Amino acid sequence: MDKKQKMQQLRVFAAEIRLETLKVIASRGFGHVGGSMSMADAMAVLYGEVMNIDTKNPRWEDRDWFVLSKGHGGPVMYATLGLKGYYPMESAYTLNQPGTDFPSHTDRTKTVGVDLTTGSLGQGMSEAVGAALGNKVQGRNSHVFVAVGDGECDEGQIWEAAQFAAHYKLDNLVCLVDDNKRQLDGAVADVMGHGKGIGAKFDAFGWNVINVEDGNDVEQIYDAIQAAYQVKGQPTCLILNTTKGKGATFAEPSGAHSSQPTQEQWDEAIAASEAELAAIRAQK
Ligand SMILES: Cc1ncc(C[n+]2csc(CCOP(=O)(O)OP(=O)(O)O)c2C)c(N)n1
Repeated sequence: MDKKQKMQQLRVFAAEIRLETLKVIASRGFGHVGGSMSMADAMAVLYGEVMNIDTKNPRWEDRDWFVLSKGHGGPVMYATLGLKGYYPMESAYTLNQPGTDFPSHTDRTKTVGVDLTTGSLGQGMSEAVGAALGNKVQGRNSHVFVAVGDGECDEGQIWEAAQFAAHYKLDNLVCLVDDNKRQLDGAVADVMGHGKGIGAKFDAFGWNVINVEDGNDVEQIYDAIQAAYQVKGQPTCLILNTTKGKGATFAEPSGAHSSQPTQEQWDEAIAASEAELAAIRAQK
């Protein structure tokens, strides 16, 4: 398969992830739509093409790892893993119900395919750094990918972990910053800004930094990860310029953090997402 075909497959996968993410959250009626939808394209690239995984053996020791440090984006992960066949997709339509294996925030003890438990912002980054160091010490050739939010980058723990990762030359670690410009209470720049920018900070901490102009474009994300693989002796940070709520009719215009739309709004959003998937499938 040539690259053009691969990218088309990834665009379809991203649209499937968006649709399923909406369905997963709709099963509960409310949830973190914004920060789930902004991540769909990155998830498609990671799980559709880049990551070396075995869905039949989720804890295979030589696998690539993925840590959703912004654990409130759980639904996009459940959509992705369900579509990959880790479990029947329908089982995730129990999101955040009593007794579910699909809690609001990702939990490795509950959901098949989740590598590490997250939800308290900042902690997933440290966990990912630990996993990357562990894999290196054990001589594995695998990579650890960690997704953090731009609001999450307000946590001091992110920067302790970043410093550690650069010091130990963790070139098997790739951090994806979902730079959707908004956090829970509003614009990141208003709540707690990042001075010269998150990329400039990672650079100052000794990381290789790649700015992905359109972080909702699968090809740009894919190319950035290939470039990251070429860099030795440094961890890489991808700044994904994304849109919060991307593809959700009721959330994208406002960039809302969490949403509780009416049934009518859910129906409209799911229909629009189905139409988008059909349109992308029709592209050659
Ligand atoms: C330590 C900690 N403090 C506060 C929260 C509550 N919280 C959940 S999501 C969120 C905003 C995160 O913003 P961002 O990282 O930009 O997420 P995104 O926009 O990608 O959803 C906050 C403050 C938390 N989960 N953990």
